[in-house]
Amino acid sequence: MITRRNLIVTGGATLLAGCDAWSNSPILLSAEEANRYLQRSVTGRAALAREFRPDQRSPRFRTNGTANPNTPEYNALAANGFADWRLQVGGMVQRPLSLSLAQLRALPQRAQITRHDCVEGWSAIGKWQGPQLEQVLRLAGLRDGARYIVFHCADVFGQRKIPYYESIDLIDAFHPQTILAWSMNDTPLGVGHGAPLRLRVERQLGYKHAKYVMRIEAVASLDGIGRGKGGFWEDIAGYEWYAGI
Ligand SMILES: Nc1nc2c(c(=O)[nH]1)N[C@H]1C(S)=C(S)[C@@H](COP(=O)(O)O)O[C@H]1N2
Ligand SMILES: [Mo]
Repeated sequence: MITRRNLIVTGGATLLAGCDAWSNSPILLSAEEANRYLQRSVTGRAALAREFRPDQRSPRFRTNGTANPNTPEYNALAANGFADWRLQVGGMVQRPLSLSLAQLRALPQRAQITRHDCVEGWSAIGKWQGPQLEQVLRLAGLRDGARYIVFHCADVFGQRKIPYYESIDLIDAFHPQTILAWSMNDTPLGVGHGAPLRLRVERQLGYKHAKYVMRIEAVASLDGIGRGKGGFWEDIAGYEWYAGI
């Protein structure tokens, strides 16, 4: 049996040297965390991100990137409490969907208290709830050849005013902790944190967690998305597409 201890003592150095997850990981805070990264790299991508107790939640969870899309379309939806908002699910699916918030809330829910790690060097712990992305993808039915799930957002970001977008592969899409969150800390998601719906993809860094998700698209390749690197920051600033933690 491989224990953590003999891994660290006997195999740790070799494993770390060849480990992508390690080089992509944010600043490590403690030896315990270092061990956790090592364990995850050994147990693979199906491993769960750590979940926390309610009392471990951060008193303050900052917002980052867009704090309000503030477009006429978004403002109209927000003014109406997102009653007219629909999540579009399309691309390489058998049954394109248009789902209201009520329909998303009626699906089986998952709640989880996890730590968000932003590449800029801050973290915060919060509780998120919503249906697993898997539930929605099963309703739509992926067609053969679908390889990635793309999230198209309501906010137009940066100087060039490009709508924010992100993408993940099917391993992350079907990971049990990958949810479409409409609730944060037991309250409907606020505008700052991505109302009415955001992605939580807990094994990835912060910029992968698309806020203000309007449309989900299944694709065979990322070539036709933005400039082809799979995400807003990947295309404009060279961030890694795979930002696994
Ligand atoms: N649509 C959209 N999603 C986004 C961003 C954004 O600017 N627009 N910023 C990303 C980044 S860099 C981080 S760290 C998190 C921040 O989420 P928060 O505002 O809830 O803290 O959202 C991510 N998702
Ligand atoms: Mo971030």
